[in-house]
Amino acid sequence: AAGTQKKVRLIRVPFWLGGGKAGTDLGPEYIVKAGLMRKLRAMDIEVEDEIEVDCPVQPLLTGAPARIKYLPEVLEMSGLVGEQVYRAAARDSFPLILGGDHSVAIGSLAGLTAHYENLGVIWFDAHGDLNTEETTPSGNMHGMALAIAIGKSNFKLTDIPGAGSLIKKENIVIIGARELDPGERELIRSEGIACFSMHEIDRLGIAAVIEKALEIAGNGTDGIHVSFDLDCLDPREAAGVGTPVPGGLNYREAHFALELLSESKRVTSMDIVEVNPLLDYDRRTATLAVELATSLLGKRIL
Ligand code: 4U7
Ligand code: MN
Ligand code: MN
Ligand code: MN
Repeated sequence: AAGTQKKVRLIRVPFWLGGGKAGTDLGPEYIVKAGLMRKLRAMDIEVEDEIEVDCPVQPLLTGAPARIKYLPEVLEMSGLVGEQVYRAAARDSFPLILGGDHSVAIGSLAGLTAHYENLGVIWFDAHGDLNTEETTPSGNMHGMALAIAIGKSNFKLTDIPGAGSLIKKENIVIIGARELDPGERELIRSEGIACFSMHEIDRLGIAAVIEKALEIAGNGTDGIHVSFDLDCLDPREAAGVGTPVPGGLNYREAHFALELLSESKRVTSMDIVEVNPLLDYDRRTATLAVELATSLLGKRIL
């Protein structure tokens, strides 16, 4: 059930191997310490026992490094996250997944597709996360999460034990993009994936973009997942992310977007990912993440 959330289940995923930069494993604790529980409870939301997923850690180096980094670890983490997310969704609790790098969304989507027949996905990000094994410049799986979700890579969402179906490309929307690799741009064009880059946001305004996003992600779907990469914001607002890109959403645009999504009463789950305390020079990114979560979960100014 979507709508004004009364019950939230917090799923902490201290994982960094999908991003290749240590620090995002400390994200969940950092966000919780910034007062997430207190703020949600002040909104009359029941926060169910928070769950920490027992993530694989960096393995001892054996042999030559693989081109796609830490695939076995991402697979293991995704299965564990999927189980918890499925369990929360099945008992009508709103799954709020705290990453971790953006590969944790592979786990969220694995669990959600087991519960929802047809899931829409709204992906806030400076990046496309649409690289495949062939196009990835880095080998980091957080840059492949959406391609995995729609089945465009060799490794697919449905390879995760317990996952339901792939996400339909017709029901995904990227918002805030401003750094796409050539292969990602090609995939967006050839597959006709909805991508509202910063250019479209400047042109249309964030309100119109959210309206269109809801049409796309809500068309024939029984749930909408919001995957929120903090790097969609301008680095001046959110310094503590692994791959900052200038020219992102400002503070009010980000909040307004999530407030509008909340008002729609269609959103059924959320990831908050890529918060890296070790890079958070001005110590504002965790507080921002907490505030953004409350906006999506129904906090109103008036
Ligand atoms: B994030 C990148 F090459 N595209 O694939 C890649 F620019 O989850 C970055 O959005 C991916 O933060 C960023 O490695 C992944 C790179
Ligand atoms: Mn349900
Ligand atoms: Mn991302
Ligand atoms: Mn990103």
